[in-house]
Amino acid sequence: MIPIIQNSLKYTDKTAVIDQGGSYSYSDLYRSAVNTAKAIKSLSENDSPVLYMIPSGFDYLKVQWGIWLCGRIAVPVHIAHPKQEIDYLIEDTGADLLIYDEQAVEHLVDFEQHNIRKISINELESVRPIMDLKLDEINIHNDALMIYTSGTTGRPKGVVIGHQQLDAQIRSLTKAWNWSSDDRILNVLPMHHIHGMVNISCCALYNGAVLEMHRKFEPDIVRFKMSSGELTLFMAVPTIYHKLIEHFETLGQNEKDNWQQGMKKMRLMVSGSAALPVSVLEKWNEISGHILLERYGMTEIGMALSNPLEGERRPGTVGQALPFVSVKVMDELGNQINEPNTAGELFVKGETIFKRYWNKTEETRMSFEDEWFKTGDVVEFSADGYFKILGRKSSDIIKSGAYKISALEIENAMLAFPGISECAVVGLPDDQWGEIIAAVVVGDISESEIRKRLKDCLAHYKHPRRYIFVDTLPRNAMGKIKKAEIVNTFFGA
Ligand code: MCA
Ligand code: AMP
Repeated sequence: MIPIIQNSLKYTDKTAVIDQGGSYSYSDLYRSAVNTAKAIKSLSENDSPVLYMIPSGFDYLKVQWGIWLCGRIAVPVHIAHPKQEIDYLIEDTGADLLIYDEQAVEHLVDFEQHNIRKISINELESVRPIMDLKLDEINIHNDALMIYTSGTTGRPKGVVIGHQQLDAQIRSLTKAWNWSSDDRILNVLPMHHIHGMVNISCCALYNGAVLEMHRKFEPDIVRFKMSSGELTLFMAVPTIYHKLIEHFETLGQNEKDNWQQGMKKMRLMVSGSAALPVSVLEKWNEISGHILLERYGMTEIGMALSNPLEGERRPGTVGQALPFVSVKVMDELGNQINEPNTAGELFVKGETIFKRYWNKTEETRMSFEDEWFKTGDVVEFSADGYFKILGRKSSDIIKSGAYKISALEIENAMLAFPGISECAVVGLPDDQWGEIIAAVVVGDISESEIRKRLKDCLAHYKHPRRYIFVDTLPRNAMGKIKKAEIVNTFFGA
């Protein structure tokens, strides 16, 4: 059996999930997942990945677990993804089935050109299920998830995570942050990335905790839930803490007091997925009384470094290696750095590391050295072992709102628009978003036309927010665009 599901079965009648539709026990979740698996099996006996576009909530989980119980790979797709992103995922995964929520999916697209069956969760309920599900054939050696992540080349890559790695990631965080069935957490993060899906949802369900799921981040919902005094945990990205601080400033004294009283009853608040500015950590500490626990992770490796639950949480650092994870820092010549405060690339090894990039044997091979995964993040550690993330090796990776975004993917999309002869996409430092995406364009096209066309081809969080139109782009002698100069000259950042 699959460890997360097996472990959750201990909690039968206890509440597992609360969403806008109601409250569901662990038994409800298991029963619904088994029924979903039986329906999926009757639709297709194939073993290709299954795409699902379902908002955060009970239905999302029952479909995810249903896919797992068929022994197939679950590929979550954001409900707001436009047609071209979905086209790419269908082609790249070779999926023959897409399960979606027709009430929530924003761009109900025509999949005629693809050899894929799309079925809504309502339709799935009326499918005549197979009777015999052979659950004992599904185990820790099956692949579990494929999460698409942007890289320094080409389109996003599918990161394949098996149940074994997923289990190790969950056990690592359970141990480090002391998860238990007494916990109750609110998720407001998207469910197509590790932070919302693994750190919050999987850890909660593995441990018999209560998982409250809200479809998207809304500051007053977070305040309302925290004010109730029922939550024990909260995990989010720095942009969300920044927005919560702004929200706090708009409140009357009564609302502030209630929120602060509720937060006193919580045991832990975590920040990650992007650098947490020390100013945000300090301001949030003043408001909430909590020192945010900052940790570091990546889609390919799960979580790797974390400040401690007990002991010093050092602002501006991401702490030390988590359980089941080994780390080392390497210089450009391939030598291990043992001197504190010396910058080098972070390498990570352990049970938590992904299995492979989907259909990309060469990229998978190139991303490892021996068994160490090369993160592309530049770090240093202090004499007492606390790590600091200094930045990425590649300036073509942008982190905006904690989404990892490839500048090259946006440039390639824009270069296909008529009228654009050259363009460069960069990240500009920003207090709230970490980085803001900006584009410099050479050509005869308006900003509104670019924005309109981008809506059809890239997820909303990949859209540039600032544009400048110029006659030429600065290039070096080799013809390479000088991105640092663009940031300085055109945006004064
Ligand atoms: C939205 N807006 C932006 C951006 N996104 N402006 C600048 N930069 C952006 N990136 C603008 C919109 O245009 C809109 O403007 C307004 O903000 C509200 O848009 P909306 O989409 O509603 O924003 P939101 O819901 O408030 O989104 C903010 C968010 C979201 C909740 C922080 O970005 C988010 O969920 N980020 C989390 C991503 C995540 O889970 N990353 C983890 C990856 P207007 O009002 O003018 O129209 S996993 C990972 O990184 C590893 C494994 C790890 O370590 O965890
Ligand atoms: P993703 O591939 O979307 O999972 O993003 C992973 C990347 O997010 C890492 O390689 C880091 O560059 C960045 N990241 C995650 N957590 C932190 C953090 N606490 N501080 C700085 N960067 C972070």
